[in-house]
Amino acid sequence: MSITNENAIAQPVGTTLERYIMRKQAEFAFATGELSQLLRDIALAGKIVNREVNRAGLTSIIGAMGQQNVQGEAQQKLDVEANIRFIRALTNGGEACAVLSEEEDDIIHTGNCQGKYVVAIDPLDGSSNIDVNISIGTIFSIYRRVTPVGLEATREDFLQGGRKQVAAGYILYGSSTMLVYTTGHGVVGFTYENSLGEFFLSHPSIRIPASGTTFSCNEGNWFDYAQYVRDFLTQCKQQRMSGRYVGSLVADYHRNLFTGGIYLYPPTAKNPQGKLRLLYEGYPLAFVIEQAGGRAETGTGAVLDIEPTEFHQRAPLYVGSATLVQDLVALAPVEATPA
Ligand code: AMP
Ligand code: P6P
Repeated sequence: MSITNENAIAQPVGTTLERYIMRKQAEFAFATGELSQLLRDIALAGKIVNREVNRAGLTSIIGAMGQQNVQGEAQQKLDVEANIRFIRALTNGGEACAVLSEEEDDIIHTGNCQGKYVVAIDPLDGSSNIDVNISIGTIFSIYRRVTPVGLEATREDFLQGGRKQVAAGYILYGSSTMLVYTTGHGVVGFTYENSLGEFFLSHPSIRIPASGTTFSCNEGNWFDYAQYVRDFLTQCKQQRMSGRYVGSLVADYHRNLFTGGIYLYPPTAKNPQGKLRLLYEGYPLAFVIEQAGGRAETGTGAVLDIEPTEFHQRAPLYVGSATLVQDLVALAPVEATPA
């Protein structure tokens, strides 16, 4: 049988994450392999969390822990499990000197003081959806430390600002599990093959459509929204756009990344700065969307241009297709834009 026979038994399985990471590292002659290892560590933890998420219904892991996280949100058991898995993988991998997690008040020092990277992470976002089997996700952001190697990381390493990110991305635990990330040279996507325990390159270059017909927000907060946000949403409805809101950020964001659209979490009475956290939700998702040709704004400027002051600070998030985000921002009152 000719190996080029279309029905050949041994169809190529594709490019594994490992092979892709090594190819990319080779493009940087000075690279030591530390970032590559960090990406592997994140992927490994993602595989383990994927296994836990997939079998959550069969084990006693579903449900709340009866305690709250730093956000004052009920911690789900899978939240805690994911937090442990990512911190352990990053600690054992040796490349991250510290981790800032949504689930932890303060910096977690890994003991890898020789590590030159720090990682901010939301180990399992959308946790309120866990028990009802809706897609959830991990969001991560990687910085090169600014404090001396050999010492423990400090606040300074995590409060560098969104445009200092070296890499960022997310893992979506959905109908299939995907790893999507950027290192500043476009956006790439990998799909997990459970039977082989491998991520395979499925989307070599992800670009968000310039516009779209989907808007994603919790309209239950309508009467809290600023008038310009309501005006924008009214325009969307007059144009017969589709409202799609899963209530799981990574799921809504990922769909809009592929189909075009805009996700909005504006300031509300309950969350006057918006609900979403800047360091491990806003910044990483803004980095990815800008690399994919989209935009991420707060209503008073680009998300990536916000000066960070606190680990767990929140910020409004309007993210998605450039044209839709621009249409929203154009309606924002001039006084709301920075001097
Ligand atoms: P390293 O010395 O391994 O930490 O790599 C130094 C820099 O080279 C990183 O901060 C990236 O900007 C780039 N780099 C190294 N490895 C990779 C990779 N696998 N993918 C993308 N960029 C990489
Ligand atoms: P609301 C989940 O808790 C989350 O952080 C995001 O995943 C999601 O988009 C948002 O909050 C949902 O918030 O207030 O609409 O329920």
